[in-house]
Amino acid sequence: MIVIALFHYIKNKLKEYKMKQISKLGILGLFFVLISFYSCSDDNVNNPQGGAPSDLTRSGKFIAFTSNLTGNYDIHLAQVNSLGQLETSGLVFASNPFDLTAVNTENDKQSNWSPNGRVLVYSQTQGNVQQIFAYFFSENGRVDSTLTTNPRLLVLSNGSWDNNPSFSPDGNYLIWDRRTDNATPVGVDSADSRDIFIGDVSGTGNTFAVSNVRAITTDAGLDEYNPKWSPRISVRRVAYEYATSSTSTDHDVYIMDPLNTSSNVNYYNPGRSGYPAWEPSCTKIIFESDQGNGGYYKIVSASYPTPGTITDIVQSSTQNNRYPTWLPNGNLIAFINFASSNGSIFVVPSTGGIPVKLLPAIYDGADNMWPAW
Ligand SMILES: [Ca+2]
Ligand SMILES: [Ca+2]
Ligand SMILES: [Ca+2]
Ligand SMILES: [Ca+2]
Repeated sequence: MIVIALFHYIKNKLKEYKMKQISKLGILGLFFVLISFYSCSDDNVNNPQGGAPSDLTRSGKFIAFTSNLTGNYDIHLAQVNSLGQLETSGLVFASNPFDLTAVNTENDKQSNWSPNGRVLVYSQTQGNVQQIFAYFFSENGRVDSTLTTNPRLLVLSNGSWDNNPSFSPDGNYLIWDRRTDNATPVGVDSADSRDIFIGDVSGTGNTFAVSNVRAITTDAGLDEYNPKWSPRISVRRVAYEYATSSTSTDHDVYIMDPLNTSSNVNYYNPGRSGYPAWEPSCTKIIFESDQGNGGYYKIVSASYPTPGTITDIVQSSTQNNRYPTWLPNGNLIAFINFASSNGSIFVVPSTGGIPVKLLPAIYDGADNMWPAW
C-alpha cells in the first residue's frame, strides 16, 4: 500500500510539475517531502485507505507466530517485506524466521505486539501454570540487551492459565484470558472456563509493568476468551470469543467496550465463529467461521459495527483455515491453513485471492500457529 500510495503521489506531483514548471528548489523540497512521507508511513502512521489518519502506529515488519519446530512450542519471528513475503536482505536476526524463545524447553505461545512494536507479549508454560511474559525490543528491531531481564514475567497468574495477551492501541492496557480452576477435576485444565482480564500498563524497559489486574467478565460457567482490541483508539471495543461453557461445541464473536462492559453485544453467532481480527480502520472484522461450510472453518470478512452479509476471504470445503491476523498498516491477512493436523501460515490480500505460503520448507513438518502481525 505504501508503494502504491507513493506511486500515485509521485504521479500527481509530476503532473503538477508539468503544469506549474516548478523550480529545481521545488523538486528538492518534493524529495524531502517524499522522504518524510515514506518514513512516516513506515514507522508511525497507519493510513492505508487515505482520508483521516488512523491512530495506529505499528510498522508490520515482523509476523510473530508459535511453532513446535524444535519439539516444544516457541515464539518465532518472520521478518517480512511490504508484500508479506520473507525478507531476504537487511535481516535483523541471524535467521529468518528466528526462534526467539529457543532457550525455554517448555511451551511459549500466542504472541502479540505492542502498538509501537517494542514489546511482544506471549504466554509461557511452567508446569501447569501459564503466565504472560514480554520480550522488549530496541528501535532497530533487535532484542534490547540493555535491560536487566529480557524476557520478563509481566503478570503473576497465581496458578491459572493466562493466554492470548494483547494490547490496547494506545498501549495503556493489556488484555488477555485467564482459565482458573472452576470445575472438576481439581486443577486447571480445559474443562475449566475462562474470563477476560485487563491490567494497566505503565513504564518502559526495566520499569514496564502491568498493574491493577482485574476481571471484566466474571461468570464462572461461561467461557470468554481471545480478546482483540480495536486498533483505532477512538473505537474502544474488544472483539472476543464466547461459548456457553468450556466444553460447548459452539462459539460466537462478541464485542464490548472493555472499560464499560454493559456495552456487550453478540456480533456474529451463526455456526462456530471466533478468533476475530480488526481491519486497521475498524470498518471490518475478519474471523474464522464454519457457517454453511460443512464443518470446516473458513476466513470471512464482515462490516463493523453491523456485520451484515459476510464475505468469504479464504474458503475450502476440505481443509480448515483459521486464526487470521491483519497487517496493521496495509491490506494483507495472514492465517493458518490445516492441510494436515499441523498448521501452516499463508498470506492473502484482505479482499481475497490466492494465498501464498509464508514459511520455508524446514517448517513443513511443524505445527505453526497464531500469526500476529
Ligand atoms: Ca519453548
Ligand atoms: Ca478444574
Ligand atoms: Ca467466564
Ligand atoms: Ca454460534
